[in-house]
Amino acid sequence: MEVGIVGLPVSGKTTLFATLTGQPADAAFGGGKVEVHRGVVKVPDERLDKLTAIFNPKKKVPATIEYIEVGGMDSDQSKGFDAQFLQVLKNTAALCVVIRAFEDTFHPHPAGKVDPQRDIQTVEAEFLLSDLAIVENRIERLQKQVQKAKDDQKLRELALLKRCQEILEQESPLREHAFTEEEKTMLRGFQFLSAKPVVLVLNINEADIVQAAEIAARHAEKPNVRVIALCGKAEAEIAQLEEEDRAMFLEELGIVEPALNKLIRTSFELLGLISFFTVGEDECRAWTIRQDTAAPGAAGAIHTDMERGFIRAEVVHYEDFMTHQTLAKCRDHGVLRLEGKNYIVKDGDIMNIRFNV
Ligand SMILES: Nc1nc2c(ncn2[C@@H]2O[C@H](COP(=O)(O)OP(=O)(O)OP(=O)(O)O)[C@@H](O)[C@H]2O)c(=O)[nH]1
Ligand SMILES: [Mg+2]
Repeated sequence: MEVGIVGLPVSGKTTLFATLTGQPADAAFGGGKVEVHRGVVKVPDERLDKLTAIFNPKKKVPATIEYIEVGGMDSDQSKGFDAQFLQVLKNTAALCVVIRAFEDTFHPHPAGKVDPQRDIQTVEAEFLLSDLAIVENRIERLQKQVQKAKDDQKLRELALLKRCQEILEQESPLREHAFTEEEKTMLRGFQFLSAKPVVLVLNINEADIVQAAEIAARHAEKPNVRVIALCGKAEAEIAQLEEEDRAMFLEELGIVEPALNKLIRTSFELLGLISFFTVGEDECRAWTIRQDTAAPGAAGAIHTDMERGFIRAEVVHYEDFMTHQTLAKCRDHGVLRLEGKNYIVKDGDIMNIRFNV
């Protein structure tokens, strides 16, 4: 499950990717060729920090999320996105669309003027066009096939794709429309770009950081779209600072935490992921699972043996744990419970899995 960083030229993609992953920014990256940069990023989680402070383990292991940056997008916007470039994006589970909202006379916007709304539409139009081409192609093939032999499954797919075609022709992204589970399964294989959840990153001026929340709020959030306003350049500077200087710098900027943290957490949520924790003297760790995963599936995130041999789990929610501070007190107060294989794990559950192989 990876998040693809995408955006028009000189919008700040490389700066953002480099800051997120701690990899050096490679200005020469791309340069006409389609190249992919990958980086694993720790998900900031205050809960894990607090648990670590209590258990004082040898090791702390946060959840992670993978970002990719795809270079080599044609800077000539009239040509649209390169097919190979779009293909790489299709394999991602969510998109982080970087939109330029900062002024910089030394690095002018290729279109001459900074206009976030226009750029949002330009990028979206590329997604819509790419999806529409796939839909039309498939409809044409299906129509030929069902003419030769009636096939219920194919007729259902055809009807669904025609609905998608109508949506796309109205310049509406698929992510804003509701589909049944069966329909989602049918559509999954196409990896439509306009169906992917999106974090819109408005890359703003440093001077606008104080009003970042207001700027983001101006861009009404739509289904499966989150909006974050941040200054990529300032985030890069923050990331370079030592811990103490960082706190001071953030205070000067009038913000509580780096906006990048929020971006990472938002990406994680958009992917439909949650964390549960395991705690102890050896290790405090956040594990990643999909929402609505039952206890054995969560156990499987740790080890397949734990899933196979799952007996039950001892579970206490993070909030309850923080109230009582020790597992023994949680047990005394009845908030540490035994759960069986049908239990749906919640974000923030602290789990101890009992298994037998
Ligand atoms: N003022 C300002 N400049 C920024 C910001 N983010 C990036 N830049 C600058 O804009 C230029 C382009 O940034 P990149 O991160 O290379 O942008 P990109 O989208 O990767 O650009 P291409 O790969 O060339 O398409 C660099 O000179 C950055 O220093 C920002 O938030 N504010
Ligand atoms: Mg770049």
